[in-house]
Amino acid sequence: MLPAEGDLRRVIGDGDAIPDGEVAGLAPKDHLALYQHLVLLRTYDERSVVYHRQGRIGTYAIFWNHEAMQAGAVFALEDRDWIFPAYRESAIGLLRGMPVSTVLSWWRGHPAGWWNPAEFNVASICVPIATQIPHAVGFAWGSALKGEDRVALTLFGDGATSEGAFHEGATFAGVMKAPVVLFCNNNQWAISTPLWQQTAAPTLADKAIGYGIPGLRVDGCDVLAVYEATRDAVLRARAGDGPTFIEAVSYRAAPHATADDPSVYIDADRVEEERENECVGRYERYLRRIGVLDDELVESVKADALERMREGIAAAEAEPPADPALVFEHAYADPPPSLLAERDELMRIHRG
Ligand SMILES: Cc1ncc(C[n+]2csc(CCOP(=O)(O)OP(=O)(O)O)c2C)c(N)n1
Ligand SMILES: [Mg+2]
Repeated sequence: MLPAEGDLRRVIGDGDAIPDGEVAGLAPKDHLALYQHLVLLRTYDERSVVYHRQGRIGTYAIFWNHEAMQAGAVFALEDRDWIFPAYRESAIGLLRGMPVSTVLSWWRGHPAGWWNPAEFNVASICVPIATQIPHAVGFAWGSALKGEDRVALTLFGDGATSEGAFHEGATFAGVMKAPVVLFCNNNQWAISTPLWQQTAAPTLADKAIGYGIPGLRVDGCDVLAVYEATRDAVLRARAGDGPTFIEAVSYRAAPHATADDPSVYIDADRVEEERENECVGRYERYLRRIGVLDDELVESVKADALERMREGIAAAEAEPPADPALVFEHAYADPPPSLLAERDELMRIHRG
């Protein structure tokens, strides 16, 4: 562990004045696997923005420079542990073997994008802010009651910590000592609302104190610091010591989503700074310094990820068109007449 800015945990140095730290227990093959995960997520994200511009997927929530938080946290889990993501972590299932086409289909609004959570131990993506937190806590508590050895990881944003669902989830987690990791990706923006307008708390980790939960802060662009912090939290949870709140600090370096124009509110210089020090390149340079990566390996990892994306979009586009009537199903056992009328109207238009 290195001394870092304030109380932020950091492992990766800058190859210059700040020396590299090291995480015990990671072999070269683990480092390479973690790098592959980062590159897969980065490639997914960058291609998705292109696919959006080409009209091949719908509005898309960009996670450029969030990859270290997602891959680092998931790397600390066992496959039997569950992940409860938000829209920002839409592609996190890829790290559990979910097909690329499934995630792309989700963004295409196609039912092939619905997966069985029990197949990958990845819950459905929650778009209503913070709603995945009580799901994760309830799941973790239930698992513990059943005597299972499973931890739940839930990821959410800085803005989510202002929601009632966060309060309810964190309260329950603390009281029930649920084996859950509350992972907050603090990218310092909730669409156009900056962190300082979001909360008067000095840090988000401070909020954990009120729930009787340990809170810690890591550099969210340092994949090794994220991994190590999450591994500690997972060990605590497995030992029956309950939840941990992790605040991973970054800065949103891309628009909130493809429908957003941040130029009207964001600090362009700060974004530029973040983009230069983005998390995948930071880890890549670290791995070169410790002799795990070279040009050839970098090229082949990137080419593999790109190939998976090409296959994924082809498979998603090869799906037969969905039945629009599905929009009206699975909510009511006995749909109200007004809804049935709307469905019939939609189908009349659809059939032309
Ligand atoms: C309950 C609810 N209220 C409002 C919204 C609209 N909304 C979508 S994203 C967002 C900002 C969330 O910010 P944060 O929690 O920091 O996550 P980030 O998008 O930065 O990952 C809001 C308010 C929503 N999806 N759900
Ligand atoms: Mg945010």
